[in-house]
Amino acid sequence: MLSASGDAGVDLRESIRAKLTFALGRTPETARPRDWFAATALALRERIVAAALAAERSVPNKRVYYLSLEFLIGRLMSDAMNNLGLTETTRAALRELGVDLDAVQEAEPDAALGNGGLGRLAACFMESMASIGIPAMGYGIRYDHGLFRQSFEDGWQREAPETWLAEGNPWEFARPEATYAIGFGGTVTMSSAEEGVIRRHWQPAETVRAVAHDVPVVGWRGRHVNALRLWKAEAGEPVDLARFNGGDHVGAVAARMRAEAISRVLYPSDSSAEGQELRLRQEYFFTAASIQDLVARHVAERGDVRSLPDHAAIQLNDTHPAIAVPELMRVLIDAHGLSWEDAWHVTTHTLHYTNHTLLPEALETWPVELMERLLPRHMQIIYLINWMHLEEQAKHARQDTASDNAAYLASISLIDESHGRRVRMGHLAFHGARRVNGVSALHTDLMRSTVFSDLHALDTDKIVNKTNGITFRRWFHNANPGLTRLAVETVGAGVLDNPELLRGLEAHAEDPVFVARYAAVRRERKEALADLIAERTGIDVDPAALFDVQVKRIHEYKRQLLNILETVALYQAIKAEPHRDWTPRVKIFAGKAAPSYVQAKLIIKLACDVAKAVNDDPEVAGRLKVVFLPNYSVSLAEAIIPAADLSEQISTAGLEASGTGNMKFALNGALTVGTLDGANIEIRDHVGADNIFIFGLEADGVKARQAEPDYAAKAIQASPRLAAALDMIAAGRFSPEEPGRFRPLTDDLRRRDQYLLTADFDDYWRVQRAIDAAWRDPRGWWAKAIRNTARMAWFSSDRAMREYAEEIWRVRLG
Ligand code: NBG
Repeated sequence: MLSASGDAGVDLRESIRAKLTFALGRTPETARPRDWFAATALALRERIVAAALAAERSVPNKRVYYLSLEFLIGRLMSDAMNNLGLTETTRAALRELGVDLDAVQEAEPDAALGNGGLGRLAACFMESMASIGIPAMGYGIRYDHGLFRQSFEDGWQREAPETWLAEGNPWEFARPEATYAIGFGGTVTMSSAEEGVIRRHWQPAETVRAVAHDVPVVGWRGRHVNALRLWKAEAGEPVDLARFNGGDHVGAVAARMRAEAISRVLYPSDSSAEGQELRLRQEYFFTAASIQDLVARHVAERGDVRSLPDHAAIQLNDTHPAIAVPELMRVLIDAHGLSWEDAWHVTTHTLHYTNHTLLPEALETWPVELMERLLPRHMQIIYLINWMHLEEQAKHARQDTASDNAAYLASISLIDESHGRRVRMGHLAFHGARRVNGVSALHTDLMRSTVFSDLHALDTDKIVNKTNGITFRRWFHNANPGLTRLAVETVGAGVLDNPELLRGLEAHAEDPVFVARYAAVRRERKEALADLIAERTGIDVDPAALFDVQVKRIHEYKRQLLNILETVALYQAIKAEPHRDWTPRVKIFAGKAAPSYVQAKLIIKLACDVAKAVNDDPEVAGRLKVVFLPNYSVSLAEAIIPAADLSEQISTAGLEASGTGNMKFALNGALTVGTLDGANIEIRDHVGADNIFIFGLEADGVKARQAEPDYAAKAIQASPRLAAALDMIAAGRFSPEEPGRFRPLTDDLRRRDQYLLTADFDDYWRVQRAIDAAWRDPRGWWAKAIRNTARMAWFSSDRAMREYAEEIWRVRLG
């Protein structure tokens, strides 16, 4: 172990001290943990700068640009320390200064610039690209306020603004020299034809400045550093002096407020389209700034904009940056004078698009009227792209009748005419991209056969699969140092560089000495989580019980309600036979609901009300506890996941595009209870069907069932257990002060049940009882857990990034 008495340690200690004094103006005596955090972060950042500047100066053959409206990065200190190999050095340096590293880490606010899986994936990909040496830049928005802070008031979700930037961000570098003007609204005029070419000029009515802020992303062993460039919105003029001097002090800053609103808050919408004008302004703002920035860099390095596809690959993370298609066309044609054909060639050989959901309510569309008003030049370009696209396809009338043909053209059109006129951003991204990818094998198949089937038929090479991954540095090394140490001691330190070596753990799955150590690591994490639960909720849980965990955004398709129904049924069963030998369980929930998602918020309230009734009931004491931890976040996930025995991945088959939480749990040795949905299928293929608990309808079964009349009522009739659980909730047993409170949930299940909870309930109950039995055989359980850890290497985001690099971006690793 390194100590601060080594050179590196002394250097670090002195530089932390110097940062505290000279950069922050504090003394060790008055410094708060937050100050020590800032001083330590600044000292660590210094050790990254040289590599960051080298990367910035170098001209790689090809760069990847990852455009994402969300980067859910969480805390950065443990990443930086671990990847620089400085964790123990930092701990020792701080200790000599009389400071505890853990307390300093706790003082770092989470950068919650994302909602859930989509944003966290972007963060994992950034870390992996830096680790495997892909020259890359992430582009996003520097939101003043990330995802809202969640608290519970009598079990109801309350939202408060999140304030991660309140005391500044020691990791970032402001780059005012990289500022771009972003236009909105206005008019498009045509200039007289020069040499037969008509030029168009867009005169925006309003201009906002996009100012770059770079967060360095350091890769494993500090070998490579990439930048995450986040744009802050500023007004051209900070204040209208004439109005101010005229006494209108508020009006004088109105334009500034309007401009700055763009980077004010992250939209708290997960898997649902957000139909707000401000949201479209955000999307265009960051996309346009990024395109201008990367085109300027390319021209500076290579001279000719036509060679862009050879030296840049742009990845559009979902449709949020899909406006990149007309924006790149606009820049190439209007600013660089390319012909339409040349511009289209460059665009469609540079852009790539990842689809993350097939839920109809989440597929973005924008009213044509809004686009024409906000982005008139882009709308012209979209019309022209669409006209050429439809002309081309109309040539080969492939359908039997004229009306079939019209329906076919309507289905591939970039404009949906059936719900008012709206631009389909998924179709736009699809058409403008060279490659389009799904995020798990099942999801990619469904893309081909459902939403994009007609577009897919036009070019069957375009859609490819890239199953998601997670960075093991954060989700194994940092989140579970005890298990990582055990892995290193068992299979060698090479496992830190090559997760495939985890395979070597399999040989020890039934070795009592190894099993005891593996179980001890879990036990320690469960005790820590039990302390955290007690501190945050006041509920005492027994670390010896089975920790059954469902943490993720609250959404009907993710079916937290199915889990709650099973909890209620189990509660009834325990009360009916209190003296049976029940397997002690703690059901742990966490997750946020979008503020306007009424049904999801009611599900949270139900979970909290059930928790209260169950936890207060002396008859079930010691068998069942229910906990809802508030304010789920990346750092809370890091505490929960290594402490989980069971991972709930129970979405309606066909609806969860991939999932990535499922991977984090399995890697850390939690057994999965799940449907054959998203990446669960591939997890089963890797860990083996004996080491995972699968239940429920498959995707095609779901479709078939939804077509049956009265399927929900019939399923309830066939399941007395489900009927009893529903009755208990509907009768107000968990809400005596308001007996009808949960009727919107129970009525919906009885009448409609879009997500087929009723169809899967009995099988879910069956598999849960099989899990109870498996838990009572610790040797068998631990062998399964160890095999999960041993067989998850493929789910590393390094693997995912290598696949993107080879098959989509065609970029060399550094
Ligand atoms: C989410 C999916 C998840 C998937 C992540 C990352 C959106 C729109 N999609 O299943 O719901 O794991 O993306 O790909 O947030």
